[in-house]
Amino acid sequence: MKTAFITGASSGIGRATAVALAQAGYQLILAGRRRERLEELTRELSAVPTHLLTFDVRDRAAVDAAVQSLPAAFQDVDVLINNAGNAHGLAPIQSGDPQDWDDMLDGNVKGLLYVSRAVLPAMTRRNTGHIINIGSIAGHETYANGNVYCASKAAVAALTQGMRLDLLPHHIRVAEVNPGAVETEFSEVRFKGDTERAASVYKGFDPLKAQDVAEVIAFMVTRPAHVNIAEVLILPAAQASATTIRKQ
Ligand code: NDP
Ligand code: 8X3
Repeated sequence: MKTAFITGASSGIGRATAVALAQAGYQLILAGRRRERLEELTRELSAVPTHLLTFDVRDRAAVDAAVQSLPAAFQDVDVLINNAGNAHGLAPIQSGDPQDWDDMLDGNVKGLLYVSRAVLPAMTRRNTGHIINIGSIAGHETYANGNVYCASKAAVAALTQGMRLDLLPHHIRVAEVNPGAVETEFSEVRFKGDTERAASVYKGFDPLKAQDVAEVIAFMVTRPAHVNIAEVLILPAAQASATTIRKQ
């Protein structure tokens, strides 16, 4: 049985990806900070073996300790889904909150690096592996007030290319999935629990569901070994650019 390691499995795209990869027959390492969410997911996925890891991706020592703690049956990671991340705030650069900047750069960029660095020896040692980094349309198109979030996702795009180059000799496939608007807890986090403002982001059109993105990820990781779908942009049909959305 192949092993997939999913960060941010407690919610949204990560959670839906866990469901999709369980259906595809993977055993799962499910990571996030909210353990009770992960335990609830494990109960839902009782048909496949799961192992839970609770850590903050911004804490390098915690990331290393969590990966080191994996039981033998889960150590040979075949697929890594670097999904954990969020936006924090939506403000002009001149009035942005530096704490929000730290949260985004530490989580979306350094967290992805820490997890990858900790997991990669299991792949390079075996000369096999598949890494999917969750970027965003925001990493390819900067929008007003998105500044640091967009920069963090542009970094994910650059790191995906860098990883693909460096890991080529090790037969490790590296890819990036860039969603547009997906209705998850993303906007609730961005707007710090303001559920009304968060809901307004998805009003008047049909946003993507987490499952839509998860199905693409499952397709990518189940391609034959000679195929790497290196980059995917997935948008709601009503979205044409980061900020151009057809509303009813
Ligand atoms: P959610 O808020 O629903 O999920 C975010 C997940 O990331 C949660 O499971 C959360 O787990 C985890 N996470 C966040 N910060 C940390 C941290 N510091 N340490 C460990 N885990 C963390 O949002 P989405 O599912 O939408 O987001 C998933 C990814 O998709 C993100 O990288 C996001 O940037 C990207 N994305 C989202 C889009 C959207 O419109 N929703 C569009 C494009 C990209 P916990 O809180 O339990 O730690
Ligand atoms: C999330 C999508 O457009 O809100 O990455 O930045 S967007």
